[in-house]
Amino acid sequence: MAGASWKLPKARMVGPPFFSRNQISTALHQMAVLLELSGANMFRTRSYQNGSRLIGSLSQDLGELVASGELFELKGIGKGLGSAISQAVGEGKWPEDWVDLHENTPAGLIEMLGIPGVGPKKIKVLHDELGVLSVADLQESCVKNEVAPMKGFGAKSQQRILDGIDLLARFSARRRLDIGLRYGQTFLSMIAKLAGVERAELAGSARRRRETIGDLDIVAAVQPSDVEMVTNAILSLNGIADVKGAGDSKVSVILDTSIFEGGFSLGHLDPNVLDAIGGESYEQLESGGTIDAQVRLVPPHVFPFTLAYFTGSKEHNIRMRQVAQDKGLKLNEFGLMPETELTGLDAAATSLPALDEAEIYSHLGLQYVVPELREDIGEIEASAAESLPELVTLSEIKGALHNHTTLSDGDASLEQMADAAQRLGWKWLGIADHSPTLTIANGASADDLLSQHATMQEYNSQWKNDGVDFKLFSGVESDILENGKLDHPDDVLSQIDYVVASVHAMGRWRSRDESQNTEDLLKCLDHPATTVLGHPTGRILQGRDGYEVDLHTVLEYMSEANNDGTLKAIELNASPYRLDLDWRFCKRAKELGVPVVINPDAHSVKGLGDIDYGVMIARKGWLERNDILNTLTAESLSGRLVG
Ligand code: DGT
Ligand code: CA
Ligand code: CA
Ligand code: ZN
Repeated sequence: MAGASWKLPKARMVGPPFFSRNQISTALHQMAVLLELSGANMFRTRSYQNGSRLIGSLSQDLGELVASGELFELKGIGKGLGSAISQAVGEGKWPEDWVDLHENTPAGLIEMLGIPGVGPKKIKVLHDELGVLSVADLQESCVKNEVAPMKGFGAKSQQRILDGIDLLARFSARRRLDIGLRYGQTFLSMIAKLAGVERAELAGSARRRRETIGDLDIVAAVQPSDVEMVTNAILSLNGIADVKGAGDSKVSVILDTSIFEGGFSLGHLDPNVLDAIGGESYEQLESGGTIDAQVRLVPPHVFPFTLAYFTGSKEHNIRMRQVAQDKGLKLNEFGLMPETELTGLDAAATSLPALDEAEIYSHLGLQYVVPELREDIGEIEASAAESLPELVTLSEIKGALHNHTTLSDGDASLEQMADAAQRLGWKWLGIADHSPTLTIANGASADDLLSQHATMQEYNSQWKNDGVDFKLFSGVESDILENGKLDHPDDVLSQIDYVVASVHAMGRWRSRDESQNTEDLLKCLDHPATTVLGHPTGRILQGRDGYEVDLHTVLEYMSEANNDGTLKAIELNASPYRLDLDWRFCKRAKELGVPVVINPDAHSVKGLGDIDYGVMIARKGWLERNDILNTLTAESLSGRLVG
């Protein structure tokens, strides 16, 4: 995570150049920060900072600039910095004083840099005056109210530091799926393009589409004679903040946001979500974030086995090994072979052949299991019985019901949202803006809601006349109030197409117990206008836990209503910050016959694209086309929404 990689980058094995532009820029930036921490004078600090920026944005080749001596002619590179950079790039050696400064700075001070809003200047003061040497020390000082009285801090600043420490702790272990995939797919495509790499795939939890990712795992097929070349090429890629290890079959690195050529930003967020996840500090934390990645290099004939092994899950692998054992075979990352004395790649020479993962499953008498399902929650049994689900695909999605416009807190108009949905190839779009109680999200009045409904009807007749196969559905995202009540009078609700009922008063709901919350949800579901239960637990991944609720009971209750012919659907909120309904409950909803609707909860045109994450999680939750409302035609959906 932020601040994890504060060693000086390791030199390439061959050179010059021994360091890339990116590595030199990073090292200069680190020096600037360490100098500031040590109390060096401002001019010295600034020259390193400027040098970092300058080298980072060079258009010329740094190796050539060093070789020709032209480096010294660059404005802003003085004699001292110029010699230091030349020595590093030309000889692979960092200047001694750089190494000393890195070694002599207490690790705890660097760890503190990861706290949003806390920079080197503040850390130096805290260290000098309070003797603070680690994040834990700082937290203790704040709790004891020692920080607030200090000059330049104050009570607000002390609280911000405490919040920042909390945020740092939450982000230090895992990253959300969207962030993990962004790093993973970028790094994978760089590796796949390298000479000597015959195939490469993302493995691990990212390939299985878990909602959060610990580290990235990549498997690459490389001929043994090319391994050294490929290893060196990987280590020279942009975006590597540090190398943890590089052996003859595995490269472990730490990636940072410099891997993203177009820079790193988060886009327009639902203000509720942003608030729960740390506000402005959050973007700063993600931008300064890192993720670990391990790349395994294996001979091409071994690739499918290694890919399957490192895709996991561990639980799925264990079951697979048992199936193999029952057939007198041994399954591992190198192959599927008869029991043998040999180990590792030597044993692999006796393996049954497999060109892809499907052949491994087939050798074991199993139907191919897609990565999303490999969690040992019934997929092995279903595979053996050839009854695996035919999972929904993105191309089957025809629309979604929960989206916002400028009528409440979205940043696109109704027209822009409809246009964007058509460009996605959708056949219909549901708009459900916030209801009046949610003032922070600019909840719309009944009059405004009904007038937007009328506008949608006009568009619908126009499209019908013009033969355009597209329809708008008008809903509302109604807050669930005291006793499960909805936020508009019945005569208003009965005029629109549907209601997405969701909880937003998180403080109140989180302070109550499970039975109270569950009871209120059931009451709300009793209302004839309630069609969809929105983000059913209110969790924000890495932001806050949801309120306590017995989802089994809720789903069973919804199941009864559906059996009686009343449509009560549960939302799978597709925002990568939510992914709520959890995939583990998707499978339960399916078993109970409760329809799921995947909703991007889009607050912008771009937000509609979050449907991708929703489909990933729906697949992970075993859902098929018929389990999901999004795959209905506009006509069938109209039929389901009536009555
Ligand atoms: P993560 O990184 O925590 O999000 O989760 P994974 O699933 O990516 O786990 P990771 O990175 O520790 O290992 C990648 C895969 O390698 C894992 O899903 C299954 C396989 N694997 C790792 N260690 C073991 C093990 O001890 N036994 C078995 N059977 N498989 C393992
Ligand atoms: Ca992993
Ligand atoms: Ca791993
Ligand atoms: Zn909502």
